[in-house]
Formats: sequence, structure tokens, C-alpha cells
Amino acid sequence: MKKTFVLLMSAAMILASCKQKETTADMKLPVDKKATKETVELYNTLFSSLDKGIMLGHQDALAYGHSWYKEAGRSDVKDVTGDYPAVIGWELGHVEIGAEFNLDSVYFSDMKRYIKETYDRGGITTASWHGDNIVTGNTSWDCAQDSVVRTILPNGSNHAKYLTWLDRVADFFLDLKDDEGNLIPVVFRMYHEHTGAWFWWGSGQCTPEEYKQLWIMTVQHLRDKKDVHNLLYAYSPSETKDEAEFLERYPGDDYVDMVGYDCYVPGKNAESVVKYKEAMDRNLKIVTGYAAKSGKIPTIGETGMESIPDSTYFTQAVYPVISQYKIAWVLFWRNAWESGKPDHFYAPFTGHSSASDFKEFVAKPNILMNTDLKQ
Ligand code: BMA
Repeated sequence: MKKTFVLLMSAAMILASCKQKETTADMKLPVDKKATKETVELYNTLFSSLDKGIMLGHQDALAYGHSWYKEAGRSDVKDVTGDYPAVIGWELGHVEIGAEFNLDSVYFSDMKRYIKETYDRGGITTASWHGDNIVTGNTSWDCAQDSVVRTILPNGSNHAKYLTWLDRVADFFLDLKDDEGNLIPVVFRMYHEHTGAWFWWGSGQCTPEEYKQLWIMTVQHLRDKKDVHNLLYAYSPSETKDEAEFLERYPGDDYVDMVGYDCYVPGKNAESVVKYKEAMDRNLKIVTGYAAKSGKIPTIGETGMESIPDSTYFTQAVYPVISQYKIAWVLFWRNAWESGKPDHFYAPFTGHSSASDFKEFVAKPNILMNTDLKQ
């Protein structure tokens, strides 16, 4: 009797493992060929979700919002719409120097908890990284020198020190675990807006070749040296004029899983909204066109209109443009909690003049919130 049971169990286990192999064999693989099962699943889900709609993302959604900080279960997007964003963005700036909290005062221990909560709810996490300038110790916006990247690259004077910074970034990702101890997958959107010249890795601060080397060195260190296998890599310049500019600093298809761009309304008036719609349309064409050719997942890395003075921004400016394209998500930037930044918010909060427009936008069948991901 016991023997029969053991035999039956072994047969069931062999069948189960064959089934698992079959499904993974059918799946596309990201640039990390050793990516964890959950990361491969996320990668494939992102492709299939392109046919379902566009996920809504919000930066720092769970940590704070306009005029509040750290209230369990709260999110400005949820206050207004009743649902969490499908995608939540987090900022790693200062993890590299071993700080307890990031440059916007979010504790990394809290961030890890929020990432797990999001994962448990079926949501997706993406991370950006405004790492400090290693030469001066100032912020990522310190562009006084044009040699920071050069000093970080192999043989550069800061190379060894920079690897210790990357080690800390790796340790953060390796500490994101679900209840079973599996690593939680994250889309890492690193060295973003590099076609602009406002970060030390920007177009005025390094050559295209140096930028590419920085990117490749980072992927190789995280993936191959530190064995971080729960990442998808997202490339996100600021808006560009054409595919040539978009690709000028592109590190290559072997190092990128998602292609996107960052684009904001450049002012507060109607004219800037018109310019924004043009820029969004042009960049969506570039990004979806390149994604189709190269087999990458297109997305919008960051967008928004600061303080949303246009009360129909979501349904009249964003929706008519993005709904013409198949993209994974649209991520709106953060709603600052800091008292000194009352106008720095990109999603409405309860009582804001754009709240009803945002509700209408989110209710569109092709705009996906957290709950929609489970259906
Ligand atoms: C910027 C602003 C800053 C913030 C940084 C990193 O766009 O929101 O206030 O510190 O992103 O999150």
C-alpha cells in the first residue's frame, strides 16, 4: 500500500515537473537567460497584456501622497478611484550609499514591504534610481563635471567604489521575497532621461559610447557577478525627435527588455498641452515602432502635468493619444508629501479639480488598474 502511494506520488511529481518545463519552454526569455521563473512569467505577461490594455502606474503610490505620509493601505489614486494602480514605481536613490531611506524620505525597509504588498495583490513594481554623483558626493543632478561616467567605467578611478554602490543596489533587489522565499520581479528603469543633460549620466556629461558601456557594465555586474535574476531592464530616454536620436545611446537589444520614454507637459497653459500631445504621439510612434522591430515591450516610463491645472488632462490630453498604441503602462510621477512642494503632484487627490476626469479615464475599458490584472 505504502509502496503504491510512493509510486503514485513520484509519477505525479514527474508529470508536474514536465508540465512546468513545457510551459516555460513556450515562454519568451528576457535578456537575463537565468531569470527566475517569476521574472520570466512577468516578462511574458507584459507581452500578453499589450492586447488587453494599458496599465496605470503611479510613482511612490503607497508610501505617501499629497499632504500625507505613511498611512497603511492608502494611495491618492485609490482615494479617488477606489483601486490601486496596476504598476507602482519606486525610487532607489541613496540605496547606493547605504542610507536607510531614499532621497524622498521613503525607508527602504518600508519600500520592500510595499513591493511585497503589491506583488501579493498581483501588481507590478518598477524602480528608478537617482544615484548620487560619485565624484562630488552631491546629487544625481550635479552635472558640473563631464567625466563622472568615465571614472566609473573599468580602469576609471571610481570603478571599484562604484561596484560597491552596485552591490548595494543588488542587495536591495535580492531582499525582495514573497512568502515562499521566491524573489519578486522588478522592472529596473536605470540611467533614465539620459538624452537630456540634467543627470551625471546625461548627454552633455558622457559620450554615447561611454553611456552604453555604463549600462552594459551595470547589467553584467548585477546579473553575472551578483546573480540578481529578478530584473527586467527598461530603457527610458527623455522625449526624442526620431528613432536615430532614440537609439543613439541604446546599449543594444541584448541588454534591454522594455523600451520607453519620459515626457511631461512643458508648462501650465493650453499651448503646452498641445505640444505635449505632439511629443507623446511622436515618442509613442518611435517606441512602439522600435519595440515591434526588436521584440521589446513598449511603455511610458514617466509622464504627467505638474499640479494638473488642466481639469480634463487625463481624458482629453493623455487618453486620445495613448489609446492609439499598444503599450504596457503609463506611469504618472509622484505626489510629493513635502510641505515645501505643494504643487509637485501628477495624479489627483480627493477634492482636486481633475479628480472626476481621472475617474473617467481610469474607468475606460483599456485602462487597467490593479483589480483588472486579476481578471
Ligand atoms: C524628481 C522630483 C524630485 C525627486 C526625484 C526622485 O522628478 O520628484 O523631487 O526627489 O524625482 O524621486
